[in-house]
Amino acid sequence: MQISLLRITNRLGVCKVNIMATRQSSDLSKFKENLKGAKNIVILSGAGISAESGIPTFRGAGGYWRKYQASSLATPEAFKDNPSLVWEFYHYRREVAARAQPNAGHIAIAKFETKHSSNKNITVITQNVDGLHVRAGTKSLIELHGNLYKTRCTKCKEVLINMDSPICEALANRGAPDVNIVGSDIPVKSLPHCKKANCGGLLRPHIVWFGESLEPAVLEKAGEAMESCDVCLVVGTSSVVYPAAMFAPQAAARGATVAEFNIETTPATPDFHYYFEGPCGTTLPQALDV
Ligand code: BJW
Ligand code: ZN
Repeated sequence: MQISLLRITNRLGVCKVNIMATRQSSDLSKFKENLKGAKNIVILSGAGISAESGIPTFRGAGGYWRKYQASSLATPEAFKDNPSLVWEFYHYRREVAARAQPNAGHIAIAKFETKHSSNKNITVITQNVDGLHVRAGTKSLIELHGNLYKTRCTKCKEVLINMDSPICEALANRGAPDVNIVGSDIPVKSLPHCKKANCGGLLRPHIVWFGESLEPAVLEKAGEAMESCDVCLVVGTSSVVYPAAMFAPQAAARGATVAEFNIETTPATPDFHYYFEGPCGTTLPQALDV
């Protein structure tokens, strides 16, 4: 049983809070029937799916690097103020993700896609930037927030895949998450730069930071998949970051079946039909029958 708070504001602007009880089903066989009858399926994933691969999530205890909240470094302002610090943070994350392996949750999704490729359209939309869905074998993937292994030139805007480790000499042995390390002092000229003739601009991670717009083409593709899906699985996301946070509630509102897989409920849980509690490395293989 989920308890949700419904805020109602009357004509005088007085807000009263009603406590509503709504029930999400956790009936796995009923969900499997929905899945069997579905033609268009979207799997929307967040940091929780990579937690079992050892990649920290954004919110909660793991969401810190040194003394900084991860979300405070994922901003254009932080990069402008201290590109050295932000590059150290991303260098650390690139190294962690490169060592990580896809887990049972990523693999279940990839196997499910292969198994049903002849009779279903399955699209994975991820907020993650770690590349683990691709490494697990997922083919139809939309990366909403970019990728740790892509760079973008701040001057000519060229986007390139870059798997170098370290990405530049000055970042070798940097990025340690130790809370006692204060500041970062790599000169800007020693950070990654564009190699294109006549450019030489400073590179940045090709990642969507807070306050930045998602790429229109990516957003459009994700919107199309969301609008046409009849079943949506929402996996390991806190459902608080927009625009991704509104995708599944909107799909549920127009009648699609939405199932959430998470170790805890989220603000969006009351909008959904199913809630499967637990680590998705365990719940997904069961639900997807792979
Ligand atoms: C498990 C588990 C296990 C653990 N099994 N589960 C409308 C209203 C209000 C604000 C806005 C709005 N529209 C836009 C905004 C501003 C902002 C925003 O949403 N702010 C909110 C915080 C309020 N959005 C933006 O700025 C976006 N841009 C945009 O919309 O542009 C237009 C615009 C701008 C400004 C105003 C209005 C319009 C861009 C968002 C970019 C997000 N970027 C980040 C960082 C970059 C990536 C990186 O460096 O790695 O992306 S933020 C961070 O959050 C990251 C994630 O992709 C994203 C989502 O987090 P996620 O994946 O949900 O992770 P967590 O940690 O939050 O949750 C993990 C979950 O897993 C938890 O629920 C756990 O329980 C669970 N879990 N282990 C299953 N084993
Ligand atoms: Zn350039």
